[in-house]
Amino acid sequence: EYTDPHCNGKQVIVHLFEWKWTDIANECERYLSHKGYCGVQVSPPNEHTIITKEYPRPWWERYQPVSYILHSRSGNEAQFKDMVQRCKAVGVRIYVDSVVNHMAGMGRQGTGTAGTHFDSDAYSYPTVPYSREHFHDDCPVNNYGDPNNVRNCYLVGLSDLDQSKEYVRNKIADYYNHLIDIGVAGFRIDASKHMWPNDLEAIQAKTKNVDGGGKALFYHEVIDQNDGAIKVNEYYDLGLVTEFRYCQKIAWGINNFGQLNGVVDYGWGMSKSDRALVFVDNHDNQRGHGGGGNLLTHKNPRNYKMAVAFTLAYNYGFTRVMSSYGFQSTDQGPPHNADYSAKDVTINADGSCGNGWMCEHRWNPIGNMVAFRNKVAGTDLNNWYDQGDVVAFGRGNKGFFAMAKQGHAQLQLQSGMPGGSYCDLVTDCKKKINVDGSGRVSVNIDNNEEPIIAIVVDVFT
Ligand code: LAG
Ligand code: CA
Repeated sequence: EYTDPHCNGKQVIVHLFEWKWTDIANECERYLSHKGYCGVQVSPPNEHTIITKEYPRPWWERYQPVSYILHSRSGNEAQFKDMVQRCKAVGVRIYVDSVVNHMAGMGRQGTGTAGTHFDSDAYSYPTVPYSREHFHDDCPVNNYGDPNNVRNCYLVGLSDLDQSKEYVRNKIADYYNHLIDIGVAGFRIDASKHMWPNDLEAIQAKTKNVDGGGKALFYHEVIDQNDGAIKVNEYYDLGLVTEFRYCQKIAWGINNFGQLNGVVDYGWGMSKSDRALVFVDNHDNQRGHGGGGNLLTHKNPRNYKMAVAFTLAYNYGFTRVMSSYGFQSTDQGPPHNADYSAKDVTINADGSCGNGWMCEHRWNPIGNMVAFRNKVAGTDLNNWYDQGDVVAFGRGNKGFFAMAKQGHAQLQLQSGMPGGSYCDLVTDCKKKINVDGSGRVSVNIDNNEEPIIAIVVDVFT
């Protein structure tokens, strides 16, 4: 329960951070469906604060809810519905980033993105409605060793909802059910660490089944870096959990190839595989917010491609790919028009994105590895090879992956693959890879190409 993404066994979702609903609908049809992506995590769709109507119009205003009306910087309810339906029609599901731990920051008041009035100091959110009795008393989250403090106090001064109240549970469940009625397949729960598992359980139990049957996917944002009282395993019964230690481990592993065989360390408390939501970076830690520091991001493209390709090839967790916009300051919102509305995502002739959108999910070693992960799902890892700057491994008798840190490799490696002349997925078959009758793969990687190759069964030249 709560772990099924409802996408026909596909294995990879992408976070299209701050994209507009109209652009996501187009991207489902023109790219994601063809590449085998399971679905899209969308930025919070509900009404939120407007921190400023000028630069940097921060991205994080969307983590300060004003109401559950579906009207945000990404678009209105009609556009949201159209996106959900058009994506679903081509086999791509929508997962909503849901902010239900809190409402706006204390000291903030005014009008939200749907035109609704609020006043946080008066605990007044008349559109929901929420009032004083629905919030915890004001105290700062400042002691991560104490679950009562982490869960009942105000995270960075955000007015903290009391989910032990039946009324609050019902309002949140109503929001989820409205989204399920529209056709979404699941939820990221922001700041789950700051809510009690019992309360979340009660809320999730109130949710309807998604179309096709079964409970929605729930994945809980629990930043557990062995630095506090709250552990990811408290949330295993509620769905998947974000595994932030993987971000640190993969960055370390790519920087030191000899460390990659320890990328998943259960001794370190990392989540069990069938509960882990795995990613190289997310919208927070790529800019030094929640859980940031010493990570790989699109700003280091060569290493980043190796990190994401490896993650998609490896047999750990359910994977999420990050798709960003370029930024200089950590607060800066998405690429914007003169009125600070988000810019359209444009697509260049070579398949990359314009208007300041990075579209890492379209980079060949990332977008083309989605098919690899889908194909090898359920197989074990075998034939691990790890010498100097080359790392390679197979997945059952269905796939083989290799990468060379210095961009050069010429060797024969054992695999479990049937013999044949295979297409290299990373180069869209511009490169051919031979496997002999005893499963030995000819690995040839050159300095002027991507330092990664990948083959799967049935995709021959
Ligand atoms: C999270 N995890 O539990 C995210 O990792 C985190 O990034 C979110 O904060 C947080 N939940 C709340 O949803 C983000 C920004 C914060 C921002 C907050 C609210 O990282 O920087 O805080 O969203 O918009 C901002 C200001 C703070 C201020 C607060 C309240 O940066 O200085 O205290 O608003 O007014
Ligand atoms: Ca809380």
